[in-house]
Amino acid sequence: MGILNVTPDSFSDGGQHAALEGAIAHAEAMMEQGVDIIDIGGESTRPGSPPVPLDEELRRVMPVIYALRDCGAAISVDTYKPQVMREAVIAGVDMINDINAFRADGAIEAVRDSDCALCIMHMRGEPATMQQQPEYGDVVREVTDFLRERIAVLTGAGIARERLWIDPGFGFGKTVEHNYALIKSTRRMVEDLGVPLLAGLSRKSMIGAVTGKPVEQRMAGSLGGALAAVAQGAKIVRVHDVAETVDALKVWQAAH
Ligand code: 9MG
Repeated sequence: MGILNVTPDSFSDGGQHAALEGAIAHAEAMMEQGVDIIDIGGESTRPGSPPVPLDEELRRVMPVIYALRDCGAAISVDTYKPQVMREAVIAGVDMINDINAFRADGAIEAVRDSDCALCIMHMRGEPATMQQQPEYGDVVREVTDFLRERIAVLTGAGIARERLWIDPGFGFGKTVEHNYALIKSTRRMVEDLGVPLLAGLSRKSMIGAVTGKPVEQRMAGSLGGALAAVAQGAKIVRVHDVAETVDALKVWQAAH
């Protein structure tokens, strides 16, 4: 899964049209590099990021979704807003990636009658404040219990289990230690919950904490993280560096 951020600073400071063109060019480059899924997001979820108003998020992501929906790659939309989910479903997207695990009022109703895949991510708190001293008794058990409960709520609402993906939410209200405890337990989580797992650790602070590298120098560390996640049973890795990750996975699979 390649990351396509459609935020004002992502591709241009030259207005909406240039931003759309930049996003499409980036998506095309990722397709040439072998991406399977493009994850389109209009709001930064980095720690400390403020929320984006609904109409602004729609204005950012919908033109990109319509431009890319027949591009050949599957399209995912990274949103926690039910109205964005509804519009994305109407546009025919393949996955809704919700960092808030479909907990917003109306989120389940927005996706229930579609057939797109749904990624349920664990997050403690909200992006603006989530990294202020996150605490757990047993992080693996608490994240697993949360995901189990969300699976039960979604399937209880009539959503087929086959549509669901789980995600431990690396960096979302977790310390470096919490993140590594979770990645080491990924296989157990998949076996316990019986739902395939998506892992996103590309360029995150858990990579910087181990390598000592700033964000712009975290590609090699992120490749290590992606391979570790796949070795632990992850079926989708959400990444910035598609070409390098595809190569690393090809070699890993050939040697496996
Ligand atoms: C939007 N976003 C940022 N990081 C993410 C992660 O780790 N997983 C998922 N599903 N989405 C993410």
